[in-house]
Amino acid sequence: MSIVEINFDGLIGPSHNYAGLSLGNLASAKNAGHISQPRAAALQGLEKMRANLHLGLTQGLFLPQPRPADAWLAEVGTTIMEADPAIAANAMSASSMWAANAATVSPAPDTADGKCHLTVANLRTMPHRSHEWVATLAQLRLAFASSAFAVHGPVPPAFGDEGAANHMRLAPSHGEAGVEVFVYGVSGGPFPARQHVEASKAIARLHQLGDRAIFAAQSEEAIAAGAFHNDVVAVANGPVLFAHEKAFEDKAPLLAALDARVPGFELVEVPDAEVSLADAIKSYLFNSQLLTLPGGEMALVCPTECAETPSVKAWIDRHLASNGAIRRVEFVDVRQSMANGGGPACLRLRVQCDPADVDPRFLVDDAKLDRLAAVVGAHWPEEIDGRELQSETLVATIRKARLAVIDALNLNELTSS
Ligand code: SUG
Repeated sequence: MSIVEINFDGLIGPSHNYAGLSLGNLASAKNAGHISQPRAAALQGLEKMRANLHLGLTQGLFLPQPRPADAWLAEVGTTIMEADPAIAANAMSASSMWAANAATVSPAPDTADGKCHLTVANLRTMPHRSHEWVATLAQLRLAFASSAFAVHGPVPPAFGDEGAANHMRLAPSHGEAGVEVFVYGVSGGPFPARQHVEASKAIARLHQLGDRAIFAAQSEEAIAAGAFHNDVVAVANGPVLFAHEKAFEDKAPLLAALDARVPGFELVEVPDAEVSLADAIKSYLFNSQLLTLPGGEMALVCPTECAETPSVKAWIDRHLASNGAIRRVEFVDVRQSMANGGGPACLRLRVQCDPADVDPRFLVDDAKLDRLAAVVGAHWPEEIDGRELQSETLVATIRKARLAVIDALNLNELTSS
């Protein structure tokens, strides 16, 4: 078996809009009511996938979910045309684009039964995300149907789980056994702590991780400053942890455990005095994709906002000049997603596995990306004004757009889910 990392990006859906639905997500609040550009958003996402493909990496994707979320609207006794505007906005969100919140993934080398385990996230804290798991699970069960995988349903909704955004794996290399760090929140000051330790522990048990699981609290100060997920202030790859100084509540035991248990462990810590939490969160420096290139060097795929934030750009330049762990930095434009608090790392779910075990319809190459760009160009709305979310024409366009992408990928099993 040859294990590589596949990044599965959420294709940004045709209903992408700015409704300000996420308390504690500063970008979502700031851009509430702005006019969105779904077509440009999806094309930005496709170009990010293409750029990573051209770095020599294996790339996958997940499809947009059915919107409006009719099944959820029915559960609350209404329809998109009759719903209160706030309920309608919750049913029209394209938030499943942020695939880092789709599931938590433990690759085969870490698990007792030698399978790659995936647990779909219940996302129960935010109403607009709480109904995602049903359609996400349908895609996970298709993409990872092989016996090499074990796909689990959501942990019970008493315990909030936001998936891989609060999970980091450290190992000498992708194919070797490692440790998995589950980062949970206790308090976020005025904002909710979305990942509960009970959920993290349940997932570690379901994934048969034994003592490979490490639990660490996210710092209250980081959540209160707008780091609603750990991946806004920290990211790991191979034996490297790249984190803001203020990411964790009590970092000493975490770092000691990583030092003891990960051969070659290296911490790349950014001091608050060099990049403040506010600049880290505004630029999404840590929501970059930290990737091992085929030649073995580590690259950071950052949002363009990092190049535009002077303290962050200066830190990147210093790090590159110092020959630190990160050898190459690429900038990608995902501004439409960033305006809702989703950077390059939010847009992808990492699965370390043998690509031959994945349903190939969920993997992309240049030709498939071209086909998808054509579908997006033909079917995605150019703009959405949040006041039009219940327009019959818009709703019909969005339904039709999703069917067009299902058709292009030959994934007809997903028509109704
Ligand atoms: O859950 N934004 C998402 C952003 C998720 C980012 N993911 C990671 N950090 N991995 C969220 O807050 C905004 C939707 C709106 O306001 O319309 C939103 O859901």
